[in-house]
Amino acid sequence: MIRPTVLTSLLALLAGPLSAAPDGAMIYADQCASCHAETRLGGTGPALIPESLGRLKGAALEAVIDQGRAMTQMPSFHTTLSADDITAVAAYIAAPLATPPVWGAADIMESRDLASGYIPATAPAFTADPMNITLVVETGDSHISVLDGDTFEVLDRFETPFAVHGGPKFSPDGRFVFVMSRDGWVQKYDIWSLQEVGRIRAGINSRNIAMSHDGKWLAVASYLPKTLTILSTDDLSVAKVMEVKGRDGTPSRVAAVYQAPQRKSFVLALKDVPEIWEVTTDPDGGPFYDGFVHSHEAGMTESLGAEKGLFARRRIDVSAPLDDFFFDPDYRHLIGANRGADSGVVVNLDVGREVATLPLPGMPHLGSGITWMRDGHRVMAAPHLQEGRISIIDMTDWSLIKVVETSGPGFFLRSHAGTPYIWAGVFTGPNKGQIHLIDKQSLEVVKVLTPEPGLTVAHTEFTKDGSHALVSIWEDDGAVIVFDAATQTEIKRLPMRKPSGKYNVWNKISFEDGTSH
Ligand code: DHE
Repeated sequence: MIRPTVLTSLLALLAGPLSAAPDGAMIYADQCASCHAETRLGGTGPALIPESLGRLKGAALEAVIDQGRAMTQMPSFHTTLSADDITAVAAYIAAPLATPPVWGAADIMESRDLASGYIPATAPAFTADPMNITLVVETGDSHISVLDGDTFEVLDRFETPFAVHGGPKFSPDGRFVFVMSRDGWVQKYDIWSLQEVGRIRAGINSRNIAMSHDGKWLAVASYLPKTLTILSTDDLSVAKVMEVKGRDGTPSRVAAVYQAPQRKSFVLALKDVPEIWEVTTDPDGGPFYDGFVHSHEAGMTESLGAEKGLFARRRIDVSAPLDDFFFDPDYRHLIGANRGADSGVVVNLDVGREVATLPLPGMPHLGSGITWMRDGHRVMAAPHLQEGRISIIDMTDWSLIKVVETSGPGFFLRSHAGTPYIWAGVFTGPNKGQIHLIDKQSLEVVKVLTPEPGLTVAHTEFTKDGSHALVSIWEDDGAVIVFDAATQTEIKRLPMRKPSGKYNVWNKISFEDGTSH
């Protein structure tokens, strides 16, 4: 007779392998690695690491694996994997990498892919006004539509890397545009030729890009690795990879980088360290010193770490790390905020220190700020990501002059010298389909538009002369609606796949007041 304990052990032994929890790493290697790479850093498919997944977590992540993604190469694993397998592989993907990935200059250069069929045109390949071209980023199926800003005809529709984020950056003459994806890919496109020039992976997980004042350099701000990479805009080659570390050596992600044209520099904020950096794009820039020490022996003060010339770096200390920031039009002041705090700061970039604080509760989105003249004063407006309000600040004395209440939190604001209104979309909540038109002088909401009740309105952009406003309906089966800006009547509706940002060449290269950076 077999004793119960032996029987139990025998049964457990037999049942063991059958009831073992699925191994997420093994499932990943079998099913996912061929597209997303064994390293999880992306291949033909995007990177699958927490930094890239962002808010795609838990059940939502499992749903993508189970059902696939429409209009992309991502298939459904519904019949291949069990529910437990999907949970296991989703957990594996959501876990941080065991060791931070290395992505240096050689890796970046290795990823460069210049389009073999690219032939630069000698003149625009279209009759439309090259200055009134508007790009529409369609995140639904990773494309950009190139619109004639007068007729709203689509001149070209080209494929982008997955998950383009932030504003594409134009060369100062408006001919070329550079697009960045959250996976760090930078794509160069020739608007005259309507052709891609090439692409390169400058980071593993990136935030945004900035064009230098002279159009020669493109800075790429990354979270992973913690770098600022500077590319040559000419051939996308790596000019410099700057490791981003605070004075005390603490590595930091870069919150964002912008060009400061009058200063001939890039300005970036460090997300994990209370420092702003200014990196000169002037070959005669600097010298910048990292600090000073007093030498008792020599009886004199010596400067530390002098940097001079192209890409020399200057550090500016701030009281807390900045997540989000904005500038006045002459780039003397940076207005920044830490999203966890209730206030913002104003930093005078000439003297390199904070000069004012601003009351900004409710997660201001300063990156979407715009400015204009009111009663002889320059004012700025910024939406809040967590509250239905828009803060209006007088930039002469940094006072909060008004909080405009809206029907829900918004992401984006846009205006134009040719229109008396700010167009402010509500992005989340029950009123996510509404756009508030705010009079730039009275600061009153004068009209609320609901172009498609129940559907999300994402972002507005104006034509070169401000006569038309283009509004994104941010849905997979979405649209760009063209409004007459004066009468707010619908002129045209262009079907688009989850259109997000739109960018008019002239508004961007002329730094039109109503446009964010
Ligand atoms: Fe953005 C611009 C940061 C989430 C769409 N967003 C920017 C910029 C920054 C930023 C710093 C300015 C960069 C530039 O143009 O050079 N965005 C952040 C965040 O921190 C946040 C809240 C969280 C995150 O996931 O990073 C965030 N952003 C989103 C979205 O969820 C949006 C709506 C959809 C998406 O594509 O991910 C989104 N962000 C945009 C767009 C712009 C942008 C369309 C450009 C606006 C413009 O008019 O220039």
